[in-house]
Amino acid sequence: MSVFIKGGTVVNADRSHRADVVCDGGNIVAVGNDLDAPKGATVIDAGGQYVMPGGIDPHTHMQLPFMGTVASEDFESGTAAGLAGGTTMIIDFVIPSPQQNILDAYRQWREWAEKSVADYSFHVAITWWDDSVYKDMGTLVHEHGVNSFKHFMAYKGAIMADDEILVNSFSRAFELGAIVTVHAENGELVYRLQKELFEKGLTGPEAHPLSRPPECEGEAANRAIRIAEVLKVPLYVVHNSCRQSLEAITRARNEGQRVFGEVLAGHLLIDDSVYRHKDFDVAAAHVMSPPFRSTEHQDALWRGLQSGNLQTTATDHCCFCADQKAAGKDDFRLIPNGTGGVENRMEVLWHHGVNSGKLTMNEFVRVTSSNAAQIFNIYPQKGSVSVGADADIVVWDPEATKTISTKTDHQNVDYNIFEGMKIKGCASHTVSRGNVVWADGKLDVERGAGRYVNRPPFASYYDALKLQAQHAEPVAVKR
Ligand code: URQ
Ligand code: ZN
Ligand code: ZN
Repeated sequence: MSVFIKGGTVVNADRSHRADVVCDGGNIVAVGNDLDAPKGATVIDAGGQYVMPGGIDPHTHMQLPFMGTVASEDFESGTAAGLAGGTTMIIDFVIPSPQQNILDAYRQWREWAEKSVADYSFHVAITWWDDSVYKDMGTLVHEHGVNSFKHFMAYKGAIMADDEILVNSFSRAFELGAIVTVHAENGELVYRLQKELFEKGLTGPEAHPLSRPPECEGEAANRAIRIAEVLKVPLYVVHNSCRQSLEAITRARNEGQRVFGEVLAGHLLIDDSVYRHKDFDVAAAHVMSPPFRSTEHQDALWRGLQSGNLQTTATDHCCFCADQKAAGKDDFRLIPNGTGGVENRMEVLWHHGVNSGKLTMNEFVRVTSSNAAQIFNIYPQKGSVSVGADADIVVWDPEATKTISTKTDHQNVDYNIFEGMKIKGCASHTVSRGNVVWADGKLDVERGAGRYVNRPPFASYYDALKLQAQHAEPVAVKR
């Protein structure tokens, strides 16, 4: 199938320019002025619209088995919902149970993801340690295109990685040329605060944010940063929700350490008043970790994006319906943690970021696509409208308006955290690997059309580090 996108303005991370785009055989084959449409091509009139790299959501959990249930969104429905919002690739997570062989877990998630309708890749979580984990991390890097390993510093008694696991895994990742990522909350502190609050009789969702204050996040972010600093491994901190973790990242980056930060669309736009909603279902629908914070933190996070101290946006799309959240009706600690958003990330960021002047269109492309592609080493295959790149493209209509609602979205969950939000600017067309999959408000997707995206290890970081180490050697003084 060939696609001819005519009359639009191409917006990449580095520049915007009027150009037509030709896609053929799944790739972009021409970008330029006054091009001719290939014979039989599907033509998209992009006049007055922006032609941008398809969004990359570097943090999702489709059909995740978690807290005694399974997330309601699976890889087919979740990637379809992403396409409807302009996201053409997700990076999801393989999360082995402690003591589960990590290659077995990887194969399980690969099987689940076969039905995806858009491209996907996996971070692999290290939730336990022994020599087999050391060896299997190497197999994942050398044979399966994994270049990022996740560590949950929260969730004590489940998947929490203690310092011993962090140190072992970070060291191994350095040897392999991989990057490490963390969910940064001090799991011991959270566990203690949860217990104290519950025993005081605070059993509802209003206790959730009180049990995970920003200080718990700031401590863990700083600890992960310092461990990565000593072990010289690049670090990516997922879902920064507060000023404290952003300050830790900013300090490290100012000192030249390779630390990257992610922020969720939800943490930029939703505050902690949701947990005090009188309706349990509404409050519980917002239970995710780290929790939504007070507005001072949102202001800090927006500044983090604008300053470049936060590089990517994501959703942490991990959906649980009301009947699943009800597990915590009498004990907030049992409410499955997770919220959705994969369909709305780009439009809410455009409306609140670009329309408000906080972000330029090019910065929008950086934080929704190109930076994630570069950090996870798949640029410019992904994250760029340029010849040779995958034909993953979103045609963006800046004049289109909509009111976000679970009644009209495509996500398989019964609550949308952006419910009722009016936005201006959204995807009119989405092209995935050269196929028009979203047009005129309709999805046209094929089960299993999504491809697994290999992500090679980072030679560049490690070459730079080796050079740095060579130059750091004390010069032998000739006697
Ligand atoms: O912690 C995560 O990222 C997963 C388990 C999704 N849930 C959440 O509350 N963030
Ligand atoms: Zn997390
Ligand atoms: Zn997550």
